[in-house]
Amino acid sequence: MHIGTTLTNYIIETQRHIKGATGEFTGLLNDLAVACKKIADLVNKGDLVDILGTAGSENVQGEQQKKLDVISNEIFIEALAHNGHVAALASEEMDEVYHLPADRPRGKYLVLFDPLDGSSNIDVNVSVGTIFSILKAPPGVENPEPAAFLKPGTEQVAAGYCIYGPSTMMVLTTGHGVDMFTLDKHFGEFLLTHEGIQIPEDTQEFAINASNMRFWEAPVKRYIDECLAGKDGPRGKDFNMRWVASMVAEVHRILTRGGVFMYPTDEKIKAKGQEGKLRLMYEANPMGFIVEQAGGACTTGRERIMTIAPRDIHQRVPVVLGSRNEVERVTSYHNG
Ligand code: AHM
Ligand code: MG
Repeated sequence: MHIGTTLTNYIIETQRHIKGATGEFTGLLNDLAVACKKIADLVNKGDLVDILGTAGSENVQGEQQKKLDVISNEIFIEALAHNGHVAALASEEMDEVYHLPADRPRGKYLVLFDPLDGSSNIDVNVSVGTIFSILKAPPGVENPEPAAFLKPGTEQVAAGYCIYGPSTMMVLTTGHGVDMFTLDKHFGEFLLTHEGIQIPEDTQEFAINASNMRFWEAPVKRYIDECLAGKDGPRGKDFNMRWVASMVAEVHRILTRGGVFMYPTDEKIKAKGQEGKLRLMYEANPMGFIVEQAGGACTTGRERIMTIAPRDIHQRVPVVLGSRNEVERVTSYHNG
């Protein structure tokens, strides 16, 4: 497809190649684009409208919700629940699965989303994003139960994110590579700007929250120690480090120039009875799908994220993703 194609045309064209496609998927991606454009507009207005700061509530994971977390979640429901493209929704910001109002038509997809990832960055005007994952809904079920969402990442029909940075970009995979669209604000459309993204296999850049170093497991400590030893260490080359604390921004950087991102498990996380910090269904699976489609890899440090059989919609997992050779190295240190 040519650079500059609108997201709408791209989706229609993509759907033409799917046997039995009815237009519902096109409709769904359009709904998602509308939601992201609305959130982009609010993020951009910032302090000009009353959207910054905390909402005074907690989500199911016991985290303080920001006003914009709550607003973005509502925008998603508003955009997705009424057009007959989805059967139910699940969000990082909602305790339970969202069932559509009784009078709304049911569609054949389930959407899982993190409406505003990296929201600790909103108040300091640093990039945040929206992540979404699309699954097939069980046919003929009026109100799908949480179990309907508990599919491994390999069953995703599509996944994507929207990054609200200096420019707003939508990154999308339907299982045939990864393409990027940039929002032309005046035109009001996402336009195709990069096709067939490929993550370089090797990298000299890692991203990890090093303030957790004393809690890390030995394989993570070993990997980072070797990176930090640079030219004089076993790797024989210097490494650069980045940490935005916004997974969308980290993945976007890795898709653009390579790198490895890690949010491993550690003693602090385990002491809370959790397996990781990031959510399997709203963060790890969709990002894993995108990264693998761009030639990279995504594991927990021990196993491939995309083949995990989920137990809970809010399940958390350790995440190591990015340039294939580095992810494989970290994984071999764990399994070695
Ligand atoms: P959120 O979904 O509540 O925003 O949390 C997820 C974010 C990721 O985007 C980011 O990688 C990580 O949390 C940052 O964590 P930390 O603040 O521990 O560095
Ligand atoms: Mg998140």
